[in-house]
Amino acid sequence: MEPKTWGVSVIVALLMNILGLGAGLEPPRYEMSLEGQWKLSAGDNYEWKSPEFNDESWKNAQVPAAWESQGLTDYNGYGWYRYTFVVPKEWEKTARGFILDAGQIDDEDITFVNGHDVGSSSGWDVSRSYGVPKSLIKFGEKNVIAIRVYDRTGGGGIHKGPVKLRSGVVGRFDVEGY
Ligand SMILES: [Ca+2]
Repeated sequence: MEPKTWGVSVIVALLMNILGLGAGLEPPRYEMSLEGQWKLSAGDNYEWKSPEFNDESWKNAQVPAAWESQGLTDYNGYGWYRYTFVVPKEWEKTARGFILDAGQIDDEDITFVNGHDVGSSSGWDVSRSYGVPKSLIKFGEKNVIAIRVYDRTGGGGIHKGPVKLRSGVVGRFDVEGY
């Protein structure tokens, strides 16, 4: 290794230790599966991103699974998924941020956590991972994920996992207002 490269490595290692990213200083890793029974509706309405929206009348839908197998037979177009879950209170102490793995979504998505846009992607076989700031999460309380999906043709929906929330920090948070 050339001296110059070695110097950079030392500086990077020191910075990582200062930032608490070094071995032994890392906070506990938290992870919870978000797979199971979600709510699903055909159509498109941005009011559906709101945590306060009542989705009781929506279809129950397994996630992950193509929405054609969950009541939207031969359906192309817009549809929304919603999932309500409680984040453990004890996660608040040490987690610095979170990553939402939203699975593979056929074909396009805009994903919301507690009403805030955390990311969007295109591509039926692209695995989505979005940064979620700690300040967006309600610890020991209900949180709501809402995903607006557009299916151009063929199969649609959140068709492949893993779908989960885990502790972690991505390079930058691409979230409105954060
Ligand atoms: Ca499709």
